[in-house]
Amino acid sequence: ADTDPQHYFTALIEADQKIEPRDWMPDAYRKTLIRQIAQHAHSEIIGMQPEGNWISRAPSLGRKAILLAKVQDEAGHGLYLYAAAETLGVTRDELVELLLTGRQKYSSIFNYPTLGWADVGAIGWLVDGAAIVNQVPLCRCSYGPYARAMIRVCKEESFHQRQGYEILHRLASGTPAQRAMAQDAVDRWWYPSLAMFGPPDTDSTHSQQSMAWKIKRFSNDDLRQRFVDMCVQQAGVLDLRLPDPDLRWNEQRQAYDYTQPDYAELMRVISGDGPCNRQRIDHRRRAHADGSWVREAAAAYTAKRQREDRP
Ligand code: FAQ
Repeated sequence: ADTDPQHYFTALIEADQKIEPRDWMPDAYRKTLIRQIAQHAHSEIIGMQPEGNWISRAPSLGRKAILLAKVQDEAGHGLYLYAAAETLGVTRDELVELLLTGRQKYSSIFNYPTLGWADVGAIGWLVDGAAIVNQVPLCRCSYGPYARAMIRVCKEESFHQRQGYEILHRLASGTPAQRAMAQDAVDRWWYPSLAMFGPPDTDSTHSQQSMAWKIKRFSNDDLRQRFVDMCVQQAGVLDLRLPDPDLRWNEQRQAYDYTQPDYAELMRVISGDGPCNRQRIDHRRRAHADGSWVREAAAAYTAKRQREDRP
């Protein structure tokens, strides 16, 4: 029998089977997964900040409870994803350190400010909407722990997306001032949401290899197109305008033509020079330092249980 691990790995990928933590895998596959899953985990955790900003100012107790639950869900997604990354042989401490020292990225989208309540609606509709389009295919990712984590995450993201859509729907059918607020939020979040899908295919360094490994199932541009087509319909129902004068149906392509986001801006934001990069990382560093007593207490408790030989 063929016992070459590389052959076995390739055969599993070709047969659409899952790679599991104990399976042999090429170093580059492991590295790519750690990079993507860690970046994804960091995004969930940093992504709590823009909406967390509105928990204390939500317009009613009901809205506050919903938003609180939503932001807590994001923390849960982050923890799931760190756990998935740990199956690849890195520790959570190492990953947190890489984030706090700027050596690992998080999504560009969370470097934009939330200026009003309607932004919470726009984030739910557009940012969680984009996350779903990107993550549903990741449920079929070749790496088992990541694929399985994505199933639950996507279910929760669907609730988040509806939650945001409902906020915008209420505002859009409210007073002229509320409508204007909703439109302003959509105007500001549209292009940053399109940029979440990453650079265009021609500039995407990892896509080809990640698609061959079946980590990614579709290219950045394919997913971006899918997102645009979905949003046009939904904006119609909201009776809000997407801020793109060149958005129109292309009969031949059976898809909408649209204006690309400013990729130079995406690169600036990714490299640390977006509107809120400093604030986001400073806040995370502070929160991490403030939480050190909890980690120390948990470690001391575990050590004590072990000394007493209890589970
Ligand atoms: N931001 O070669 P590619 C959420 C980097 S959703 C920052 O195309 P790849 C839910 C990329 O890392 C957001 N960096 O890369 C939520 C690479 O740099 P590197 C998180 C970006 O990996 C909602 C370089 O550019 N979702 O959190 C971005 O094949 C509300 C070249 O790019 C995920 O992370 C960007 N937008 O494709 C939470 C999904 N785009 O590493 C709270 C999983 C690209 O070589 C509130 N990730 N880069 O230094 C993915 O699907 C992929 O990693 C892509 C990028 C599609 C993001």
